[in-house]
Amino acid sequence: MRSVSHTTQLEIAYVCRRMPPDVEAAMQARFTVNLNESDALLSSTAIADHARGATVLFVTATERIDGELLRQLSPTLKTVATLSVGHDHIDLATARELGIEVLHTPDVLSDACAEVALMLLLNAARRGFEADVMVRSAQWRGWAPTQLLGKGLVGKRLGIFGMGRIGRAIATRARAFGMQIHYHNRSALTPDLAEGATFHPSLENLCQHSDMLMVAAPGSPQLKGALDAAHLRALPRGAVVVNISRGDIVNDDALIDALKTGHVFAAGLDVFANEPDIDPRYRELDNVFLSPHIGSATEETRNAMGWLLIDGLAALRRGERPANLIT
Ligand code: 8YV
Repeated sequence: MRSVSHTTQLEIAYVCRRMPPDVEAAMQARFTVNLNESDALLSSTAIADHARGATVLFVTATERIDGELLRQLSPTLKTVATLSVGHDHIDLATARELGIEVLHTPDVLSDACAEVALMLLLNAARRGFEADVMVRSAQWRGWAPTQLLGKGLVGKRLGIFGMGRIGRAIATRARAFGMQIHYHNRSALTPDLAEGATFHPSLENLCQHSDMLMVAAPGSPQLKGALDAAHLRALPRGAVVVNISRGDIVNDDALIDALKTGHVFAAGLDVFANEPDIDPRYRELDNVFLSPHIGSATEETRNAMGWLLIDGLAALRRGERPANLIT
């Protein structure tokens, strides 16, 4: 009998950014991978060019996956897989219309993002930037009773704007620091999820009751500029503000004014409008603690995010509906 050899045709995947080594290896084993070797940020036009013919497009929150790009790739594209929980960079309505599936990475990054949230909160409240500079620059003349006095967390009210998976992981940690949890969501959580946190029906209401405010709501066009001058004024004088969500939720002019007048004592920011070209005025302020969008940046988490996408794709190809499918 003649033996027939079958060669399996692997799907073509275009990978827009460099991934952790294990994730790249797993992708190479499952797809014919075209990789953006240089890791440079790609415009939609460049992606359209490089990804022509691909059935899978691996992206991150740094790529803008607009309707035009999806249309250009739609003759072959079946799935967009984003290494992020946020999906405000993808035109979901067009993806839906074209029958393109979109996968994202919820849950696996909640703990890592919550850790950075607490890192920012502590550094803002306890003046981490100024403390580091003082020691590093050899300006420290020794201990003093009035040196670098900050704000303690114990007994303070932490207002969490966006009490989803990440917001709740932040609440768990903040409770361990002795904070009382308040939150604003579109609707109140069930008691098992709220764990005693106080619901506020509006952001303004939340601000009025927050000694420290944590922005953890998912980015979306509707929330652009949501934390504006009026909301910041509603915070008690000397409040601390942290943002680990998306930069454009905060009105930069309003926050910078409030930081300059001292109405807001300090801020901790991991995300910015127009990254990486942030509002340069933040660099001049000693009372902001800045980090470059590192919420999910641990080896374990980035690997888990990669695997969630790879496993999700395998499930889709088996005809299943994985939990991390958005459209
Ligand atoms: C961030 C993110 O690191 O997955 C996303 O959408 O942006 C996270 O990985 C975090 O939200 C910023 O602190």
